[in-house]
Amino acid sequence: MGGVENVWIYVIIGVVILAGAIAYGVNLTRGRGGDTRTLDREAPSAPGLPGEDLDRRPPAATDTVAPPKAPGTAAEVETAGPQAPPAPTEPAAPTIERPESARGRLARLRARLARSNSALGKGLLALLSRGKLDEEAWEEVEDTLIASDLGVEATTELVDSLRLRVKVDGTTDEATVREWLREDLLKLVQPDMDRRIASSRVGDRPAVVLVVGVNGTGKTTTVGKLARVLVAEDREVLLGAADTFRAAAADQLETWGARVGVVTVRSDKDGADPAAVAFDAVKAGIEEEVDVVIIDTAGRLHNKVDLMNELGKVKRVIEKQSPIDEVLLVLDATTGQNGLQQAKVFAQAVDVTGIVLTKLDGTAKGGIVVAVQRQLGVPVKLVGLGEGPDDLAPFDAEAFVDAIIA
Ligand SMILES: Nc1nc2c(ncn2[C@@H]2O[C@H](COP(=O)(O)OP(=O)(O)OP(=O)(O)O)[C@@H](O)[C@H]2O)c(=O)[nH]1
Ligand SMILES: [Mg+2]
Repeated sequence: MGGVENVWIYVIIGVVILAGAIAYGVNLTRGRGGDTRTLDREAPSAPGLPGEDLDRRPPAATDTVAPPKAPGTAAEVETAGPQAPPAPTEPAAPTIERPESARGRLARLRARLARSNSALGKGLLALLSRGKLDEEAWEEVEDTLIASDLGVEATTELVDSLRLRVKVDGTTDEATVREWLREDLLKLVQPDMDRRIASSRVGDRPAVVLVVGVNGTGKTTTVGKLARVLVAEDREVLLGAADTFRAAAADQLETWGARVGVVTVRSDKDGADPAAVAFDAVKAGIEEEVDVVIIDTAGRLHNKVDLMNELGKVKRVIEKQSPIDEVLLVLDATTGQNGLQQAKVFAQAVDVTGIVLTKLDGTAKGGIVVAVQRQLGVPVKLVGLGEGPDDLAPFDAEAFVDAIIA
C-alpha cells in the first residue's frame, strides 16, 4: 500500500507542477500581450509624436498648403492644370482677326436692312400709289405702320402729314408720294440726333461704356462686335465681364475679345460680385491707358427689382473711380412693345444714353426705332443685322429710311 500511496503523492505533485506551469505560461502570454499592446501604443505615442507628424506630413502638407491657396489660387491651380497640357505657349498665339471697318459694313448690311424692312415699304407704297386714297386706304396705311411697331402716335403724325399733302397737292403720283413718305419717315427717325459712341479717352482716362438689357437680347454679342468695330478704328479696347451669373458668359466674352487681341477682365468664380468685376475692369483700363472699357452685364428682367437694383449698384461702384460715358441698352427688335416697356424701366435704373437694336435682320418691325427714340429721347446708335462677327453697324437714319422705301 505504501507503494501505492507514494505513486499518488507523485501524481499529485506532478499535477500541481503541471498546473503551476500552465498558470505561469498563461500569465506570460497575457503579460506579453499586455505589454506588447502598451509598448505598441507607447512606442508610436512616445517616440511616435514626432513620428506621427512625419507620417502625416506628406498628406497633411498637401491638405494644409493647398487650402490657404484654395480660396484664391486653387481655382488657378485647377485651371492651370487643364490649360497646361496643350503646350502653354503654342496656342497662346491665336491669329488675330482684322475686323471690317464701320464704313465697309454699312454698305454690306444695307441690303439686309432693306430686305427686312422692304415688306413695310412695299406695303406702304403699294397702298399710296393705288390712285384712289379713300378712308379705307388710309386706314390700311395706318395698320401697316402700326404693325411695324412705329407706335400709334408716330403713325398718326405720319398719316396726317401725308393726307394733308395729298389733299393739298391733289396728286397720288407714286414718285411724289414716295418722296413725301421718305421725308416724313426721316423726320420721325430724327436724323439730327447725336449717335456717336463714347470710345475715345476723356482727359487722362478711358471712356467707359456699360451695356445692359434683358436676357438674350444680344448684349454679349454686341460688346464683342463693338470691340471689333473699335479695333478696326485703331482704338485700344478692354472688356469687363460683369455677367458673373454664369461662367460661360465670361468665356463667351473672352472669346470675342481674344479674336481681335482684346483683353477681358473677369472673375473665375461663379456668382462673384458683378460690381467688383466692373470696378476691376475700369481700374485695369485706367492702368493700361486704353481708349475705352466696355462692360458686359448679365441679362435681367426689367420687372425684377433686385436685379435692377444690382445694376444701379454696378453703376455706382464704377463711378467711384470714373464717370460712365455711355450706357447702351440692348433691345431685341423682334420683341416689339415689350421692348419699349423694358426701355422705360432700364432708363429709370441707369441713365441710358444709347440704344442698340439687335435682330433687325429678319423682322419688319423697324418702326421700333422711332418708338423707342421718342419714348426715351435717346438715339438708336447701333443696329444688329445678323449673327456674324461684323454684323453690327452704326445706325444711319437716311440709310434706314431708304431701306424701308427702297
Ligand atoms: N439674327 C441676329 N441674331 C443676333 C443678333 N445679335 C445677337 N444675336 C443672337 O442672339 C443670341 C443671344 O445673344 P447674346 O449676345 O448671348 O445675348 P445676351 O443678351 O448677352 O444674353 P444673356 O447674357 O443671356 O442675357 C445669340 O444667338 C446671338 O447670335 C442680331 O443682330 N441678329
Ligand atoms: Mg450675355
